[in-house]
Parts: sequence; C-alpha cells; structure tokens
Amino acid sequence: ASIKPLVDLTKADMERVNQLILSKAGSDVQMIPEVAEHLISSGGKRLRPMLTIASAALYNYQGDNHIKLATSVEFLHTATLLHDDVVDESDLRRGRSTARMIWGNQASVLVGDFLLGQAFRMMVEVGSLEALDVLSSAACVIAEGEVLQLSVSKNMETTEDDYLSVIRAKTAALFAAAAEVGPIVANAGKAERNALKSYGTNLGLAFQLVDDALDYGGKAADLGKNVGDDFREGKITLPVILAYRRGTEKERAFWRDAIETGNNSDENLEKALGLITKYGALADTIARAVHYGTIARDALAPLPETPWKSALLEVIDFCIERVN
Ligand code: 2DE
Ligand code: MG
Ligand code: MG
Ligand code: MG
Ligand code: MG
Repeated sequence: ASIKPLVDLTKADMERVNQLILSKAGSDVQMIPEVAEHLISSGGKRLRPMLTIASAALYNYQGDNHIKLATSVEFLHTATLLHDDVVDESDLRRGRSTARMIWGNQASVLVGDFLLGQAFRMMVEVGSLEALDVLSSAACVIAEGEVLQLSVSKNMETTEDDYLSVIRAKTAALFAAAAEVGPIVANAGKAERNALKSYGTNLGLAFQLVDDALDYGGKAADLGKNVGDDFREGKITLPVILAYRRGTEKERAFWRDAIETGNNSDENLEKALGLITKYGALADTIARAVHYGTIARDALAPLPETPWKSALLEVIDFCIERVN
C-alpha cells in the first residue's frame, strides 16, 4: 500500500500549503524560521494536512480555506514535535539531529509556541468557529494525553486502557481534527463530519500503535529515530504491557527493574526485545493496529466511491505497513 495516490491527488493544493507554511514560519526574529524550517523541510510525510485537503475535496469544497486549515494542522503538528523532542529528550528525528540538539530546549519550546500562535491566527482568518473549536480542542486533548502519559510513565501497572487513552489523546486527536475540518469547511452535514472524525481517530490509533511497535522492532536507518527510545524513557507502550502481562514472575521482575528503577542499559534493551519477541508482543501490537484500521475503513463505507476515498483507504494500509 502506498501514500502515492493521496500525494498525487493533493499535489496542487499541497504546493500551496507548502508556500503558506514557509511564509507563516517567517519572522524578523531570525532564529524562528531557522528552527522551524529545520523541521519543516526535513522530509515529513505531510500526512495530516493531506487528510484535511482530501476530506474537504471529498465534499467538493471549492474555496481556499482548506489550504489555511491544512497549514494550521501542520503547524500544530510541528509545534507538538518540537515540544515532544524536548519532553522525550530525543536526539534524532527524520534522520537529523533534533532542533533541541542544535538550538537547545529553550529555542525548541519557544519556536513551537510561535507556530502554535500562527496556527490559531490562520484558523481565525478562516473564520469558522466550528473549525476553530475542533482544532483548539485537539490542542488541549494532545496536551492532556502527554500529561497523562507522564503521570503513568515508569509504572508497570499501567493498563492497556490507560495506554489507549494516552494514544487516543496524544496522536489520534490531531488525525481526527485534521480529517474533520474538511467536511466542516465544505459545509457537509453532521454524519459526514462524524464519518471523517472516526476515520481520523482510528487511523491515528493505528498510526501510534505502529509507531510504538517500530520503537522496538524498527531499524534506525529506516526510522530516522533511535530504536529503544521508549524503553530508555520508561514509556509504557503496548509491546511492553503485553510482554509484562505474559511474563513469568522473574521476567516481570526484570521489567519492573528496567522500567521503574531505570536499569535501561543497552544490555537490558536487548533483553527486553527478547521478551517482546518471545511473547509475540510486536505482532499483537500490529494486529491491534490492523483492528483500528478496519474501523477506519468502515467509517468511510457510506461515502461514494471516488478516487479520494480510495486514496484515503490506501493510507490506512500504508500507515500499518510503514517502516518510518
Ligand atoms: C508522539 O509520540 C506524540 C506527539 C504529541 C506530542 C505533544 C506534546 C504536547 P512519540 P515520536 C509534547 C504539545 C502540545 C501542543 C503544542 C498543542 O512516540 O516517536 O513521542 O515521533 O513520537 O517521538
Ligand atoms: Mg517522542
Ligand atoms: Mg513523546
Ligand atoms: Mg514514538
Ligand atoms: Mg519516542
């Protein structure tokens, strides 16, 4: 499966989005475009803004507001990444040093704040209170998800439900909002909004489940991030929850020592990977992603068969099969 049908269909609009991204990342304060462009021009997939463009096109939207909303969505995403790499103390993203490694944590947080402000200004320019509501609510929910994740970090008693609440908030909320604002600008009905919201939510859940599987099972060269970051951070993701639940008493003691006490040496990462493999925890994490992918697919079932719909359906499989 490929993202190419979506890339091809959104090409003309995404060129306009990219222009707007560069212009709205501008500032007389030189460090702002410098830091922002480091991340903006680092070869991200632009998946979320493409969802906005596609979900407006699905309902034959003819104006320009979807360009601004797609740009807002990408700015929200970029702001979260700048902040995320500070919170996670990450060194690598998209195969490059993170902004915080080059300019420091302070610059990363503050440039993220600038982009957040610009995102909201563009929403105001669009003038849809409904779109503003959906995107500003998503910003709050994302932050809540990160705080919830922080509050359960290094706690091996974290449940699968806790984990799902975290990823629903920190990742799925922005996918959902990106997809929902399309039908909103296109003045489609409530049922159409809900269909795209459900598609986005479930696609986002699948996306983060795969992200969490790749953090253990991926290759650094593909990922552009370090393998094992989540382990070193003591982040409790589904592969860990499943391996812990299925482990022997001795293995469970190992997990508590590694995650709760913080004995996260490379040797222990290897051991953790061994247990995750032993209990099929990556395969089952991917199976869960497939499950949410199916719900995303079902959400689009009522929509007419168009190239846009096919492209959005193919994105589901792309997100599940991706290696980065
Ligand atoms: C990705 O998780 C989650 C991203 C959300 C980050 C949001 C923050 C709050 P990962 P990777 C930090 C900021 C909120 C704003 C600006 C509204 O697994 O593996 O850490 O790509 O992602 O590092
Ligand atoms: Mg991170
Ligand atoms: Mg994070
Ligand atoms: Mg991750
Ligand atoms: Mg991470």
